[in-house]
Amino acid sequence: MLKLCGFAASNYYNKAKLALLEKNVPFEEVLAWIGETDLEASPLGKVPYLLTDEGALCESQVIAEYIESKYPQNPLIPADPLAAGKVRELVTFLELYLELTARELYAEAFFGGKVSDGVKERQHKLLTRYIPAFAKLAKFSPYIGGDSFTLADCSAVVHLPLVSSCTKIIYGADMLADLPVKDYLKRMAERPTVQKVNADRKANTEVMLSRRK
Ligand SMILES: N[C@@H](CCC(=O)N[C@@H](CS)C(=O)NCC(=O)O)C(=O)O
Repeated sequence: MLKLCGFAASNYYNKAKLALLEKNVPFEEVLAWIGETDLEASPLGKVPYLLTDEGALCESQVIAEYIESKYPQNPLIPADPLAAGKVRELVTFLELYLELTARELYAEAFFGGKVSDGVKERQHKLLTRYIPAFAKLAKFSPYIGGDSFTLADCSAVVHLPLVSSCTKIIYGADMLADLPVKDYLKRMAERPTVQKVNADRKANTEVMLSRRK
């Protein structure tokens, strides 16, 4: 049985978890907080990582691609090479440009820390460039890449709420407000898989925040 390791407050953990749930691949969840991870499986100490009978994998995109090729049912990446490329393009924009840029602000936005004004200005400038570029690729009609649910939705559902909320907290305005993100997330939250991920996330976030006190 596959073991997904990490914790349910993590957006990258939830991307892999949502992919497993959508594909209906059986898996167990193994709780591993930061600092308590298996460094053989995930040398940077990051979550998620996946334990399989044949070996371990880290990095959410690598895990998702592995699941996709090992378990072809309920595909999350289209067979057509260009359509598959468009899905991966969206995942890259969501993670490399939006999430990783916003991540520099999380310490202050979510964890009671402080981020310097210089960093805030730099990340604002980057997001001002990256978000309109992402908007050109994203379709939201009804899914992020068009007419079917894909791996890009697994990524969008977990990352977009963080980008919205952290920019709102740090800059006083949700930098995704001009995109139909709220309606999209509401639509996605109709899926039982997304409901499960969100319920588990809320419960685990409480535990995570109480551990930090
Ligand atoms: N590129 C990684 C990012 C994973 C990541 O940053 N996970 C966070 C939790 S949301 C983490 O493990 N942070 C601890 C650290 O960076 O040391 C992936 O896609 O899996």
